[in-house]
Amino acid sequence: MQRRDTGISRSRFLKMMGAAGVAGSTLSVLSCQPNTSATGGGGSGGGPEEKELAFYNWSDYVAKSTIPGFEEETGIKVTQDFFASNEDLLGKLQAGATGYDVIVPSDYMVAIMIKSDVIQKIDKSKIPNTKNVGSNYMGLSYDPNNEYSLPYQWGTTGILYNKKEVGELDGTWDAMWDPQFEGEMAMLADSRETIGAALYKLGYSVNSKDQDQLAEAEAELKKQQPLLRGYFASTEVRPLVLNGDILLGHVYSGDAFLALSENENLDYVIPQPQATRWTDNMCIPNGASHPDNAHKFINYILGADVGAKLSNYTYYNTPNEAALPKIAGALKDLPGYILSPDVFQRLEVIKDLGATTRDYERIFTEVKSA
Ligand code: SPD
Repeated sequence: MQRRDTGISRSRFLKMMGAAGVAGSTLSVLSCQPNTSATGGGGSGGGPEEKELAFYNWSDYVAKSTIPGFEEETGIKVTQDFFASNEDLLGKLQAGATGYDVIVPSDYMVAIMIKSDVIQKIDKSKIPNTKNVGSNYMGLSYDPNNEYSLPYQWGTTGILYNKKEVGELDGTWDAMWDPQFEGEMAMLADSRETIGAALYKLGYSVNSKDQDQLAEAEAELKKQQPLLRGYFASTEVRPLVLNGDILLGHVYSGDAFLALSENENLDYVIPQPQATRWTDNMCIPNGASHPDNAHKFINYILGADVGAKLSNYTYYNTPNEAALPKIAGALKDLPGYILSPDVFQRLEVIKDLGATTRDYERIFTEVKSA
């Protein structure tokens, strides 16, 4: 089965794979363990590393050519596991998973991982392609000197919906609470994003630490829960909307743009008054078995061609300035792919909230089981 990295034939491929590919990824989160074998001198202490790399990533987040290209260039064999949310990733590492060499946490999760001492410093002298990263994506608040992270992809979170069926939305988060769409809506299985949507609906910040505001958001989510088909990974929401199983879905932008490119009846809205903008990052866990290979992999991803192929496949935005001229025109033309200044200024970045994180986790657990 062939698909090109222009992103155009990717959609056909995904249609053929359908939900089966998604289910496979989810199962692998539950069942796979990283390669922890120590034969051949893996780890930071000894001789040359074995020619292996364990990559723990979001599902559907590499181009078809990404991994084979690296294996061919370096002779390093890559194994992949997949997680569905930042919290799943952290949970897996905190539960003692060792051996992953490169992981892809989002902004606030990088800050949590630095604080929790689960990731190691990156040696940027081994990553000359750092020069390709745009200055807007370096020195961000969660890792101000990029000691622990380099950016992978970025995007927004909003609503993918069937405009033909429901008409044009009013552009607010209220649509996701509209009883006329009962059973035909899905929210992300992502505590910060979904509680964030409720906070935005109420006019608050995604980074609120105010207990009264959080209690209001919890009540909103409990009102919304019976109206939903469920809480899913974004890669699962995309086919549900695309195939007409549901009418509205809370998604990450790459899934929205991919769906839009396949079905002209769909639209993507970045709701008012606010929504999130996020950056996912490459980091090396403390327990990495192959830290040198991890540096080689991060450098490879930040190459201009590799970076462009990645975004042309994932439909997310690239922090790689050298890759920008190679981004497919069809992708740049999708409405909302390039953010206008007025949209950009109303987007928030999710932050580490310290001890209040526990309140978010409790709320989301209670809402899901209400
Ligand atoms: N299929 C890959 C999706 C990656 C999305 N990362 C989103 C983080 C949102 N806070």
